[in-house]
Amino acid sequence: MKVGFSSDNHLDLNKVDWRWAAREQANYLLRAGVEAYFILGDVSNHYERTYQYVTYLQEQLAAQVQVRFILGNHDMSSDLTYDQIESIESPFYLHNHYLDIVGTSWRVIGHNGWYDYGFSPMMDEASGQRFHYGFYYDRIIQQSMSDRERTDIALNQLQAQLTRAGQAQKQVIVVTHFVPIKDDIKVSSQRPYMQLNAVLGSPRLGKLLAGTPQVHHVFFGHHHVSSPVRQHQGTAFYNVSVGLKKRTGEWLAADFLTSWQKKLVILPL
Ligand SMILES: [Mn+2]
Repeated sequence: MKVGFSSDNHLDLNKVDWRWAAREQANYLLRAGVEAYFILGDVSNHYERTYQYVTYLQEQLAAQVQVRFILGNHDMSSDLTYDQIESIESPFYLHNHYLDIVGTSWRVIGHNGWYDYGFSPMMDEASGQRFHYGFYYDRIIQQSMSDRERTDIALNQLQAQLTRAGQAQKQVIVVTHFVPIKDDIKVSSQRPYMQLNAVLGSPRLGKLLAGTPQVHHVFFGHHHVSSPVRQHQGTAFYNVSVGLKKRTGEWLAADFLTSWQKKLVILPL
């Protein structure tokens, strides 16, 4: 059994036709023998387009590959409120849900995640909020709580999922959009780095996942960097973001499909 993971395809920003991308990716996944494919957010800047792409990809793959997705801040930003993000009803949406891999003891738990400015420890809460709501791409998303409170909710939801997985004696893979570990973040007190680091994710998430023995693999995106697999307390962390063509060094090849293939991780279970 093989499962695949990818994030941050940004099909619209990369000017890639989404139907073409889905057909090419479907062919590749079928040839590679992947039986479940996980999309970790930032497919596009519009939820409806992201959902169209996911359902079209699943159509191409028919019953041979199960497709699941979670949302990144780009997918969320034009169309959805926090409450809507939490309550999307779709068999493909893995946020705060899980997929048990048939014939194995593996469970894949999905959670969009969020950020709490924890990767910029020198920045105070008020400055973080000013940056998020004043300038950051996802400032438009309506939420009734602070970013720290939103992250608290995310961690509580994940803790509950991990407890259930433990009770069911599952080995766990977690997929999330935002960054859980600081290994590839250059901590800085200079703007704009300090501000951008603040909205990358939460070190509290990494601590929770690394400290939970049944979690063996964690996949994430959001931070468009290429880095080796990072090990923490026996848990492997993978950044599978494809990133943006227009920014130097993000794509690993001249074309989208090769860049996607190079960042795609296929895990044999
Ligand atoms: Mn992204």
